[in-house]
This record gives sequence, C-alpha cells and structure tokens, in this order.
Amino acid sequence: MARKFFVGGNFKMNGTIESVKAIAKNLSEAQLDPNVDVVIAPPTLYLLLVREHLKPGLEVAAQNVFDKPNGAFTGEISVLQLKDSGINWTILGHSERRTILGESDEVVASKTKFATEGGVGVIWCCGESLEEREAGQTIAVIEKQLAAVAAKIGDWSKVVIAYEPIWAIGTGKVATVQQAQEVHEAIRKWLKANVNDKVAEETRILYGGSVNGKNCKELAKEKDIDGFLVGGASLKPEFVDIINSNL
Ligand code: G2H
Repeated sequence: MARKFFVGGNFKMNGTIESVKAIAKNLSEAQLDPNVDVVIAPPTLYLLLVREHLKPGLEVAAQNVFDKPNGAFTGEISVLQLKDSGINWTILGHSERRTILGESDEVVASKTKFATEGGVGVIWCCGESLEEREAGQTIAVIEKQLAAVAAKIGDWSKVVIAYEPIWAIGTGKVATVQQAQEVHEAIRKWLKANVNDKVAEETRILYGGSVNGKNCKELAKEKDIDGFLVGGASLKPEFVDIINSNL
C-alpha cells in the first residue's frame, strides 16, 4: 500500500493573530499537491482562528493535549475540547516538551493513548540527542521511546511518527539523507517485529529537523521518508515548496 505523503507545520510558540491568519489564507489559496495530507499546528490560542481561515481538507493540530477527560487541570486542554473545536490532530512527545517540560516516555505514551482513543490523530515525535548519537545509542533510544508507546496503544491507524534528531532541530543542521533513512528503516523494522506487518507497512514516518524548501526534495525521495514535520520553515512561504516536494 502506498503511504500518503504527510507534511506537518509546527509553529511552536510563534505567531500573532495577523501572521497565523495570513499563513492560513496563503495555504488555502496555494496550489498544493493533492496527494499530500497537510496539518498545521499553531499555538493553542490560535487553533480556532486558524481552523476558521483554513480551507476544508487542510487540517489543524494542537501542539499538546492532556491525558484526562476534563476537570481541575489548570492550563491544560482535553481531547474532547479539540474534537469540539474541529481540531483533529495533535503533536505529542516533541523533544522540546520532553526536555524543557520534562515529559517522560510514559507520559507521552499515555497522552497518545488518550488522543487516539478519543479520535484525534497523533504526530508522535521521537529522536536522540547529540550525545546519544555520538555514543552510538540512536536506535536504542528510539526503540525505548517506541516501546513505551506500543505498550499503551492498540490502534496505530491514527498515529504518524515523526523522527526528529534533537541536534537537527532549529539548528540548520539537517540530518543527511542517509542518516534519516537509516533511522526510518529501523523504526519500520521495529514496528514489524514488535507490532505487526500491517502497522509497519502503513504507518507514515516523517522526518523533522531543519527541513526547508531546499533540502526537502532529496529527503522526500527516500523510500521510508513519508513526509516532514517542519518548524521554522512552516512560518514562511517555502512551506508550500515543502508540501510540494514530490512535484
Ligand atoms: C523540529 C522541527 C519541527 P525545525 O522541531 O518540529 O523544527 O524545522 O525548526 O527544526
């Protein structure tokens, strides 16, 4: 089965009412490859605004969601609230949340379970630090992150995996095509061995980390790279070129 190319835009804590509206409008008017799923993730405060200004067919994601249905959890948002607002996706486990906000593999896995069971798609992020890569631990780190989520979820149809080496995030230091393909292949192998053939074959694996309008085409050619999670460049006009990497 051919996996549909997927491009996510992670605005992180960037943007204003005016700028996110302009991005939504520009994307809605751009000529986009119809064979690509496009999902943009503005800051929580702008989710509804972006949903309102984005044409149907283009999706919106939260950058995080909590793993409780509702209640006294100050500052958090729920899966039900996302669904209620027409937000069908969330990013989870981004390395900035793992390292800066202290989210463990288990917390990320629990959130992934909650979101997928509630009908929200998850862009689930994994990746190694520079020290881990240099110590030859890249695959072991990713496998540990995968094992935590696999222990919690049964339905992988709502999960898209994003491999984001931490040393390549926002640094301008993109992984080489070979480095990215090697890890993507290892993730697929792990899914085959530890989940099943269907999940290994059908799950999309995105690359993230300093993707831009120039390096996207080479990366997109690799057989196990099924799209991108884009940070900085998703705020710029070149995001359209990244979506159209295969044209
Ligand atoms: C990695 C990526 C998007 P950037 O965090 O999640 O950001 O493209 O700015 O490296």
